[in-house]
Amino acid sequence: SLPVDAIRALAAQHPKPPNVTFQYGTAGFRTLGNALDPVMFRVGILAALRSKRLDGKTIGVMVTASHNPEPDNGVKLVDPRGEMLEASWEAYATKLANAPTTDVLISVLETLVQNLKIDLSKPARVVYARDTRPSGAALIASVEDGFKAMGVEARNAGVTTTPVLHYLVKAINTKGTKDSYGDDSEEGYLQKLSTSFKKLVAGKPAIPPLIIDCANGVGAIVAEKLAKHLGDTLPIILQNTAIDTIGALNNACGADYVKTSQRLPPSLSSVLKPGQRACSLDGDADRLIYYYLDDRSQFHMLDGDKIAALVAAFIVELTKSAGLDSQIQVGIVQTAYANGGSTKYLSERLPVKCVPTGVKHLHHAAEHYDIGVYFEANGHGTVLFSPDTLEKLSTYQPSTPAQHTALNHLINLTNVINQTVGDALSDMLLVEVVLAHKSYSGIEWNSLYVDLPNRLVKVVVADRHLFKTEDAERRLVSPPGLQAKIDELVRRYEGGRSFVRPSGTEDVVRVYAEAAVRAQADELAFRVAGLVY
Ligand code: NG1
Ligand code: ZN
Repeated sequence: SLPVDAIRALAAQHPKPPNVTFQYGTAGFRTLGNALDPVMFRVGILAALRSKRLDGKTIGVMVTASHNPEPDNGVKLVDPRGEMLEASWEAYATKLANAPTTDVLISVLETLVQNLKIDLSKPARVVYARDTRPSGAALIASVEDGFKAMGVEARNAGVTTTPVLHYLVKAINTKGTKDSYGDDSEEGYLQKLSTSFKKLVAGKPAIPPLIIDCANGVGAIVAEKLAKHLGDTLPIILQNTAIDTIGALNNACGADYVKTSQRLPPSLSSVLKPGQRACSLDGDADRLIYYYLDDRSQFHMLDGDKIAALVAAFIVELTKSAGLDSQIQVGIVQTAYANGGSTKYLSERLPVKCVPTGVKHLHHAAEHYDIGVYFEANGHGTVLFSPDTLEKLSTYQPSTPAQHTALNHLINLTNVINQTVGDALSDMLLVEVVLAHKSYSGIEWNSLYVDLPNRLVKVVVADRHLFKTEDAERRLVSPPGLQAKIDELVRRYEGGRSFVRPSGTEDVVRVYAEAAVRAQADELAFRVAGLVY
């Protein structure tokens, strides 16, 4: 049975204040850090139940609020294969987090145990980590109280990136099996990525230095270690590494700043030289945006869509060179936020699927391809190789030296890519591999297709839950009549496209618009926002 006394005693130290409701959304629980104490304790308990339900497999708990402002924090659970928590459990998490009293909390737990047939005698194993936010240490202590209440075998992975935590979960659960994902340590992760990267760029001309904007977050810590592993194979210049400076995290820097403002972080303006490429990570290093200045010092952004196009084209080329293109199909998954230019370019070459926002949707759709490339425009994404494809790659007999080389490249790619989740540092190595192989600078990469000018705006509304969508969030079904008005407006703009959806992570409605020219994209976005407001 449940350790009710232990839960009671510790729950008393983490009371839930009345008048707040929490929701496990697309990115787990996320709100002001100082509101999250009771949520953390309950998430600790839920992680234990999830592990017991899965026969003692290790579950991950990550405390982070990613690209959000520094005072925010959040928490999400990671399933045994390194993927996001199974969707049906999101509702249990929400229910637990909102239990008003310890009595209700215990009765919710009892119901869960019964309905989900959780065998409480099974062990509970969890690995957990946090980013660099000032609120993180105290919140971790609350999660640990949840573990303590449930007698969890808990392993503290310390301060590290979200993708490292996902890697650890998968590595721990595959340890000693034929599917071993690598050594279950941050060092194992760095070894795996850097070793395969070095093999992939061996014999290529020296790679010019790359500037990394670390968003003053945890990416700075892991990127510094990665740089040491890479040595001269990829010279790295770290910027925005002030992880101890209060207020610096994600402030006028990082992947979200660059993508949203479509600007160079001011802190890089004296560092980045024309022609040189740079990239920005977000606050937990799972998003990546590249950019460069042309010789007129004009800023050019290479976002998640451009990364998808670069990487997918390269992988298709390799499957052809290996003689595997008839057996391995490469496909792309995007969301409505993908630039129309990218969708056109990609769908002329490959199968492309559009899914609702949120990594779990992209990830699951990508699993349906032999090799699935998924990226959100904001720079979150990865490449998935199906189990069949991995098997094919390991048993295939190439018939020429050229096929042999291409096959080896494909196999090394499966190791440089963190297949559990979007990973800025792994994706960065992947991009660098392709640039090195194609002898591309940012300019050639950028010219794969031309981005349509676009604008993303937030609108604060009384109740964002009134906004309901269909067709992978590209159309509104509610409030009634609004979609027709949007359609009517869009028709008046050349190359116009616009959609409205409620955010899953902030209390706002988002409006996206693109059009053939900049001023029109801006105008369309603001006029649609006017309809919503
Ligand atoms: P919401 O707040 O639902 O738009 C944002 C991002 C998503 C995804 C999640 C999770 C945009 C427009 N939306 O979701 O792509 O990354 O956060 O972090 O970038
Ligand atoms: Zn992130």
